[in-house]
Amino acid sequence: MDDRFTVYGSFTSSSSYKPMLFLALARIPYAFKSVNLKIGAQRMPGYLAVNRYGQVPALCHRGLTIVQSNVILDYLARVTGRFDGGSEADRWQAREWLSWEADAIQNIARVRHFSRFRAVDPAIMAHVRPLAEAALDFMDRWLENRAWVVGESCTIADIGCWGRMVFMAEGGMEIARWPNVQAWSRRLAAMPGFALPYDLIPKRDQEMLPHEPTASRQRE
Ligand SMILES: N[C@@H](CCC(=O)N[C@@H](CS)C(=O)NCC(=O)O)C(=O)O
Repeated sequence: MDDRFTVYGSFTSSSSYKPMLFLALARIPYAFKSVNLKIGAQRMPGYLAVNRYGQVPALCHRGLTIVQSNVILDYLARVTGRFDGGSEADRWQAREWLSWEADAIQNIARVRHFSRFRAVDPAIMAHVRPLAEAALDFMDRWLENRAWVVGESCTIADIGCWGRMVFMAEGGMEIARWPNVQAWSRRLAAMPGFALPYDLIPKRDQEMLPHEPTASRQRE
């Protein structure tokens, strides 16, 4: 049984960033396998055998393959005991936020995707952008008097929400417009092991060690 974590992910992927940020903050070494979305590697049989949905990320550990970034965060929190929430109530609330994240913050990823990778009819953007901004407005209000999304310390709720919204500027949403979100992002960035996606996610397979700079830290 392989006790080492393996993460399948992609350089530009916020979904991949989420478990990778968890592992970076937890200072856990793992193997990274690059799935090149540009050439459609996510839809090739070899990778579909790992993730039937044809998406990154995927996590392999102890003979299990876990997919869907928020389920991966849940799994990582359970097996490592890190970022899981300090009480039963916090643990459930963290997972509640991850579910909301998949509904609401996903719109931020969509705006970024349509801005950067795939032009869409302006009517689609006109529908999605207000939903993305509403998610940020909601988080900004929630974080007004809180350091962390749930409880008194960083949990998978913070990692999951931040990890999906991290590319918001690429969708034309400047974080300074949401000052409480910005202050929270700075608290995350101050944590040991923190790195932004383009500094964290390699473009090729790599053994990931705590503190080790990746070989491919240039922006595309
Ligand atoms: N709900 C999934 C979404 C994963 C997802 O959208 N991954 C994107 C990259 S961020 C992907 O693999 N896109 C390639 C494709 O769909 O063909 C999760 O949270 O893991």
